[in-house]
Amino acid sequence: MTRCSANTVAVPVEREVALERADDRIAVMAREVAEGLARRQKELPPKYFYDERGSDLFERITKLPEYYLTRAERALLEEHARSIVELFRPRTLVELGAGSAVKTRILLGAMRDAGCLEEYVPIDVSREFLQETARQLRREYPSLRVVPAVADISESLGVPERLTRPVLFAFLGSTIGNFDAPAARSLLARVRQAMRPFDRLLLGTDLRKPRRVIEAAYNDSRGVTASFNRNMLRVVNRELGADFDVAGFTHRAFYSAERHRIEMHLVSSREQMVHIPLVGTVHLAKGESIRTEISCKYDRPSVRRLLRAASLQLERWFAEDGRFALSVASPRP
Ligand code: SAH
Ligand code: AVI
Repeated sequence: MTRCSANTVAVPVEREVALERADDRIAVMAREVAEGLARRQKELPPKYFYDERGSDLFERITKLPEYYLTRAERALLEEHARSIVELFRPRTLVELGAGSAVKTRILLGAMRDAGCLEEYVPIDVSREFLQETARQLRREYPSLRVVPAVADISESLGVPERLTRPVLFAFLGSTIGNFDAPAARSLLARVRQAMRPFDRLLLGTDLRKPRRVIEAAYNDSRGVTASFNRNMLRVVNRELGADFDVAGFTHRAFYSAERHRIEMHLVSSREQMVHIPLVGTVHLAKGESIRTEISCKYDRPSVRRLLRAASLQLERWFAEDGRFALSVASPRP
């Protein structure tokens, strides 16, 4: 079936629906970019790092010598996945911000070994990357039901209504740290809402530590993090037809010990005007920055408080080397 659009070109309905969705996505992006760039401290949402190139760059970051987070979390998963699974024998794994799901294989392996693995629901905002992850996992685990969900988890989790319980909700990589306190609370409250009494949340958080260690992780010597940071401007140029001069911005990342967080910025190396159709013209002074990401660092009391604020109870805490923590949380009535 076809329908005629305003300019009388016949468009198949399915294609039209897809186009409308694409239009919605662009409209949402334009609104978020406009709001962020209107602030005194200009900002862009970190979810816009992750087109295919950005997701690949993130994968390269995880292998950098300075970026300890992924290796530290992997070591904890290797040590504890089996006992976490034995706690409640989950049949479904729902993963927020799954990315390439490299570490997820450790959990899936533990669930398979325990004989309880049935379903995997990876959720991510990066559609193509998610589809590729799902394809690979179907090949690796032929009897596993893989049900990917494209969603912006800051808005809604996008999980299917009916899940095979119990469910292990996993939010790894310290991605929770990329949300400020109110956003992190509402996100975990959404997870809590999706949970039933026997489900559990596995949360990965980066821990507070000396500034030099954290700053090195976000200022790597090979400049991969700088390319990842600048990639956001390429995404905005492509999606919104903007004309950011990507080379006209330098990467800056610094730790605020008072706020327990890294901030990543793109600093304009000269005065410039950027034209963004649907948004307008944005002026940047020389040295003015756009904040592209925060990455909050936690300790045990702050994780406990964050969970409690979302009606979750810290049940297990794994953090042997003091760099990174895995928390298991249960729903509070
Ligand atoms: N979990 C993986 C990947 C972390 S990178 C790991 O631990 O290595 C962060 C991931 O979260 C990316 O895949 C990105 O696309 C996704 N992401 C970031 N913001 C998101 C949002 N608002 N909604 C859904 N996914 C998001
Ligand atoms: C995905 N997220 C937890 C990463 C972090 O460390 O905050 C993203 C990242 N930013 C710079 N390097 C990696």
